[in-house]
Amino acid sequence: MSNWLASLRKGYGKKLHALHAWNGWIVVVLTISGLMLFGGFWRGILGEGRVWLRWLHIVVGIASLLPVAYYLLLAGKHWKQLRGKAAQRANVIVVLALLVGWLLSGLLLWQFRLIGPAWSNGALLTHDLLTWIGLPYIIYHSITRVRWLKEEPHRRTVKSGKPEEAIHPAASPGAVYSRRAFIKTAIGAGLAITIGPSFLRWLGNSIGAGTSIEKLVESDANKLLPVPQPLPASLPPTGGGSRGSFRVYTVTPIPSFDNSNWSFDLDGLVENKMHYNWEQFVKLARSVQVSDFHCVTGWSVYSNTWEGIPLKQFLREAGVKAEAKTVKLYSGDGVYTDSLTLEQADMDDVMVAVLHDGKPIPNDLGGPVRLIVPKMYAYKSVKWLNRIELIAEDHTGYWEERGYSKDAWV
Ligand SMILES: Nc1nc2c(c(=O)[nH]1)N[C@H]1C(S)=C(S)[C@@H](COP(=O)(O)O)O[C@H]1N2
Ligand SMILES: [Mo]
Repeated sequence: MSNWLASLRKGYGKKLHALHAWNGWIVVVLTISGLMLFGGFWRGILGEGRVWLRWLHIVVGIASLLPVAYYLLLAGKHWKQLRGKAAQRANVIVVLALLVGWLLSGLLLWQFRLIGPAWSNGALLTHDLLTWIGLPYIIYHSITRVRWLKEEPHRRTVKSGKPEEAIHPAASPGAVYSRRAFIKTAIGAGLAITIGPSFLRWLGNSIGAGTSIEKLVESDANKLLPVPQPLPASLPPTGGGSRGSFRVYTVTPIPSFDNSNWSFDLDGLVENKMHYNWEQFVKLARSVQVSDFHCVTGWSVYSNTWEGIPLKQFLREAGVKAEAKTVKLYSGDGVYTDSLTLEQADMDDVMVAVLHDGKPIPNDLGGPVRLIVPKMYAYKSVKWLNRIELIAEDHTGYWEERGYSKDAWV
């Protein structure tokens, strides 16, 4: 054994203790920041803070490599010490596997631009799955390890150090559950009840077995009439039906619309300003395209069949003035905006979409009308789109103001 390793192992017990504590705090910080990043609820509240929180999560996540590496140096001795303690050995392996799995999938997610959507999808799935399994495990582990649960009350008075059984040979004979086992079971059941349903929902959606898009369509709170009738290319969907599921993202409460509060404007530096109500809007000629949808946070939905009005067509009809440089996009939520350069807006597949897989886009997913920019990350795909303005200057959109790149190419 080299000298430095020997010196490293000096005061081993204390070091192991400190390591466990450090690791615990790192997990707490990563859990809280991770859950806040995951939860749709926090998106609106955090705003710009989300970019900072994401950085904190990444930096602390990478820092978690330190206690893991340090532990591995001490692991040999610890392992011997745990001889005959199968449960504790298993615990060490589970926790190490969790930490390494989170770290690796997290690194991939951090570098999502390098690895492309397919890999980052897998990484996100792994990261989330580890969280669904690992977090309840760690919570259970920490609760059941606190001292008052580890020791039966009468045992605390025993000073001899002899095993409990030797002193209280008849301690609760015949009792199937000791108090401790009962509390542990209760904690386990409590966790299963609180976390189980959301886990199953997530699992269903991730595997694609869930009918989540259909459910969203069913619970659509928009009430716009007449209902747009799909083109033959849209129903049945040319793309064969989308694969994957959308995570409902919003920075505001989710709005809903009816004929009285919905309208669509095309204005700014154009020859013919346009104002449509819903009855007029559904009469516009639409076309159909099949494309993939990628969010920068790592998830994608493949082979979406979108039906709508190509942005190009709108701009041609409105007549863009020579001074115009930027297409500014407004959401009916009153907060979210983004923009495209005229050149980007001229791409054939940029669409003001009205139907997804032959059905009206539900309000959760940005309906009745949302933008689709297949070649760019989905933060360009403004939900509840209700105004397009041509402007002479630049515009920095909602997420771009908060650190996202203006260059959103997939
Ligand atoms: N109005 C509005 N549009 C938005 C967003 C938003 O928060 N508000 N989020 C964007 C982001 S980051 C993504 S990934 C997609 C998500 O679309 P979905 O909620 O339909 O899955 O919408 C984009 N358009
Ligand atoms: Mo996104």
